[in-house]
Amino acid sequence: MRAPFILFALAAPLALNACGDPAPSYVDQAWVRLSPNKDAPSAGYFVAHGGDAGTQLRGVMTDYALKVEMHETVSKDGMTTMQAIDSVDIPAKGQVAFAPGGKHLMIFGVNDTAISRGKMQMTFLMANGDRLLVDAVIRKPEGAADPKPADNAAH
Ligand SMILES: [Cu+2]
Repeated sequence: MRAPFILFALAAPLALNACGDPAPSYVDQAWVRLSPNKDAPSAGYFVAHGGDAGTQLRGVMTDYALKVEMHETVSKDGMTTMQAIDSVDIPAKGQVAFAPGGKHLMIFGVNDTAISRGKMQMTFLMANGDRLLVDAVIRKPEGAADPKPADNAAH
């Protein structure tokens, strides 16, 4: 995962010099933690980068699930709960991570074809009009990728 990201980071300033366009917003490191229970939603994570101008993430869509919602994990009266969020500011030259224990996607009804492929394409809708197509890697629950199973309850 790391090598392509470094290559991209090195290539970006060169592209900027060549054409003079501002660096665009983009999304990377997208993955889905598949729910062990088919009736329960899965969780999705990624990192959104604001580019030179900054923008706002307005929603996420996919053809490979019934529904995708953006959620935020919050502590209220000593209890951890989560609430839906409509949009997220992605600052210029900054990044916002959707990660376990914080902001996350709640993905309902992940398609069996996507599960067998091990990835699903998602479309990130940005306030600046960009539609960012990103392949998210699907990690199955039995894959021991997650060292903190306690996070599962709160996504
Ligand atoms: Cu949630």
